[in-house]
Amino acid sequence: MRVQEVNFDGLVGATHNYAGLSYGNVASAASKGRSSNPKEGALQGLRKMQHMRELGLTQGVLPPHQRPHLPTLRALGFQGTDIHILTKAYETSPELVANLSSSSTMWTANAATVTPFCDTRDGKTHFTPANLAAMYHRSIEPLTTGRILRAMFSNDDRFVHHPHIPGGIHMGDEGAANHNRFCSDYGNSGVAVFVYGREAFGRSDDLQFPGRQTKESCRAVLTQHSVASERMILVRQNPKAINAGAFHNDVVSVCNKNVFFFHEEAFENTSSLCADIQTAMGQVPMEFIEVPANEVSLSDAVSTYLFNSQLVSAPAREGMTLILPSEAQDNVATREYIQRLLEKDNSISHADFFDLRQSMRNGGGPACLRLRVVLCDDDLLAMGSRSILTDDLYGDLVSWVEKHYRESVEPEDLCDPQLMMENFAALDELTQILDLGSIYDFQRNDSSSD
Ligand code: SUG
Repeated sequence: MRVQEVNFDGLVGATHNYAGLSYGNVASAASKGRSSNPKEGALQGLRKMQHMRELGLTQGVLPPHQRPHLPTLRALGFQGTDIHILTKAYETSPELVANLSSSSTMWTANAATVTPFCDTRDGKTHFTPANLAAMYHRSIEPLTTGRILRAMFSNDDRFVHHPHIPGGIHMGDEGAANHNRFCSDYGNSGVAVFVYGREAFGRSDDLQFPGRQTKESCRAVLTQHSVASERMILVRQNPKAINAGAFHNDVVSVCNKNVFFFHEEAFENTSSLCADIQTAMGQVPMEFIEVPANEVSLSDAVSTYLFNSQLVSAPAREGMTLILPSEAQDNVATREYIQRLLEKDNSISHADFFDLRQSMRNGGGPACLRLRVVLCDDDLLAMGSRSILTDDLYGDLVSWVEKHYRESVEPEDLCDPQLMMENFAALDELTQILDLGSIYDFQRNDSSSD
């Protein structure tokens, strides 16, 4: 039976805006106060998804969450109608409303950690929504993420859904963005490499920016998923990379099957990491493509998101393809590096560039926008929603965006009740398009839950 790695991309939400919320994320800070274009952002994301299909890959879609997140405002004591709550909350704290209006759920690499059925003891695929405890605006994501994943992967014989890891920032977990899976082919057993920024109970005086992922949370997810200890590796991200703005490891490394493409300064101890991966992989030869700092500096890696590319095996092509943001083409150092890479004798033979500027300005590149899930044909048949992209679904989603999304959102628009009502109407329609059921609390008439 065919086993594929399916990318589930997050749709950019109708409240996509630049509020500069993510400390340690250079692009988010630099974009603070800019006007955003949610319609353009959503269409840019959809074009990338459609391109993946044109390459012969199966592509999935994940919906945005409800924003502003009224359940949090209610939990904080605001009462009354939705419009009253929003108005009062904005009068009290525009920053609070900005945090609860972020469209950060588009970066689905942070939605969850997924361990494929071929790597778990019970032969089922395991999901843990990321708690995203490090950033307030993202800490409100896991309950809805879990609800969406359960609606999509709804077959108990095949899929296991765990609660997010409790414990706040001590147990900070940012999901698949810090997880690399190596294998000879997607359906064969793999090796999981988790990258953390700090330890839960120690000091990390070498960090200027938050180390969002802790070693203990990586261990907890692996324990939940019952991964065998010889198939897992934990490694610390280089503090230098975090301090340069690589707040997730997927800003400095990416992998596909047995190929690992990473920056020289990505990890604390690169040579022992590579040796450990090769040992765990046994007979399967690894291909390590290490990019020297004197060819691409950490600062160029962070500003262009060279490593936040998707590395894919497209059935329509010989060799692997990098899906890159256009920033990596505009920068001389990364453009020339990519040219040399494609000419060299290695598994990477193609580079496709995409304009994802709406997302990139908030620090989200091609790889941030996707959650990888290894699925066999029967898993795809067992899915409980219309979440796999087809030409029809692509058409429906483009029309939906054209109908509901604004071309401009300023930070002060986040107090506009009309924007909130437009978004709820759009999301209500989206759940019908994607056949997801009532996943949003405004559809459930249950305001005390998420
Ligand atoms: O968590 N940006 C996201 C970007 C996430 C990128 N994901 C991966 N690397 N996988 C973050 O920092 C900015 C939102 C704002 O500033 O409004 C934001 O949340």
